[in-house]
Amino acid sequence: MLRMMKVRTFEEEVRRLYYEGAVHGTLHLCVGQEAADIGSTAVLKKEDFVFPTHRGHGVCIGKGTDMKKMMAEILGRRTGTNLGRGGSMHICDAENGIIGSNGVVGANAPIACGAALTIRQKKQEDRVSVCFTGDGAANSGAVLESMNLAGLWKLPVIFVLMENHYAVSTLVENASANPDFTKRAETFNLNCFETDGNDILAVRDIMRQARQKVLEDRRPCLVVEHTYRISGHSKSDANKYRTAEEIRYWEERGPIIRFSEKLISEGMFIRQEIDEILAEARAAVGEAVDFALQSPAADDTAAMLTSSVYAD
Ligand SMILES: Cc1ncc(C[n+]2csc(CCOP(=O)(O)OP(=O)(O)O)c2C)c(N)n1
Ligand SMILES: [Mg+2]
Repeated sequence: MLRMMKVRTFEEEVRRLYYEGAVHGTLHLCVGQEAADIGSTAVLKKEDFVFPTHRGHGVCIGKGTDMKKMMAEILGRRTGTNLGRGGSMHICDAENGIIGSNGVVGANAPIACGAALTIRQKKQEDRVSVCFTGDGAANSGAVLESMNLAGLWKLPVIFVLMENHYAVSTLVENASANPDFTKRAETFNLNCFETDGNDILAVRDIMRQARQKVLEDRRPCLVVEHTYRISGHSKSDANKYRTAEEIRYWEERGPIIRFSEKLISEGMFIRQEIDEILAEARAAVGEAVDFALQSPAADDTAAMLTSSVYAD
C-alpha cells in the first residue's frame, strides 16, 4: 500500500511541478496503474533486469529507484539518475536492474531480449529480464519480432503487457485485430498469464508464478494485466476521446481505493492507519521534491554533453 501511495503522490507532485514550469520535456503519468506497476515489480529480485516504457515512474519506484534521484532527474538536476540529462522517459538505475526506461514505443523489447540472452549465456539461473509494454506498443514490429525471437531462442523474458484501454486516444478495440492479447502467446511459444491489473494481490501472485515459470521452463512468458489510465495520455490531454463518466467509473475502481476498502472491510486496518500510510508516502515524496529543488541544474557544458556517450 505504501509503495502504491508513493507512486500516486509522486505523480501528483510531478504534475504540479510540471504546471509550475519546473519540468522540461514531456510527461506520462501512470495514475490508476499503481497496482500493475507495484504488483509486477514486488516479486522481482534486485538483479532482475527491467525495461520500463515512457510511462515508467511507477515501475522504477517499485524496482527500488530512489525517489529523490528520480525527482531530480525529472526536474533536470545534476543529482538525477541520469545526471539530469534524460528526464522522465529515460530513467536509468543499473544498480536496481533498470538498464533504461524508453521513450520510443516498443524499442525496449529487443533490448530486454538482449539482456535475457546475456543472462542465458552467463548461465545465471535465478535472473529474468522484464519488458514492460502497452496495448499500443504490442502492435509494433519491434515487440512482435521480440516475442518471436524470445520464443524461438527460449529467452528468460517476461513481457508484461499493460492493457490500459488506450494508446494515446485510440481505444484498444480500434487498434488491434484481436484485442485478446493472450492469443499471441501460442503463436510465439510463450507461457501466458492474465490478471485484473487493478488488484494488487492478484498482480503480485501472477508475476510470482510467471517468474517461477520462466526459471523452471527456461522459456519466456507473457503477462497481460488489465488496468485503466486515469491520468491523461501525456502532459496535456483534453480527454476528448472519453467521457467524464468513464474516468469517474475507473477512479472509483482504482487500485488504491480498492485495496484500502478491502483492508478495512476485512478488519486488517482502520481508516486512520490507511491515512497514516498516505502521510508517510507524502512525507517521502516531499523529501524527494525538496532534494530535487535544492540540487544544481544539469551540467550543460560541452565537455559534459559528450561525456558518458558510448559509440561503437
Ligand atoms: C516509435 C514511437 N511511435 C510513436 C510514439 C508516440 N507515442 C508515445 S506513447 C504512444 C502510445 C503508446 O500506447 P501504449 O503502448 O498502449 O502505452 P500507454 O501510453 O497506454 O501506456 C505513442 C504512439 C513514440 N513515442 N514512439
Ligand atoms: Mg495503452
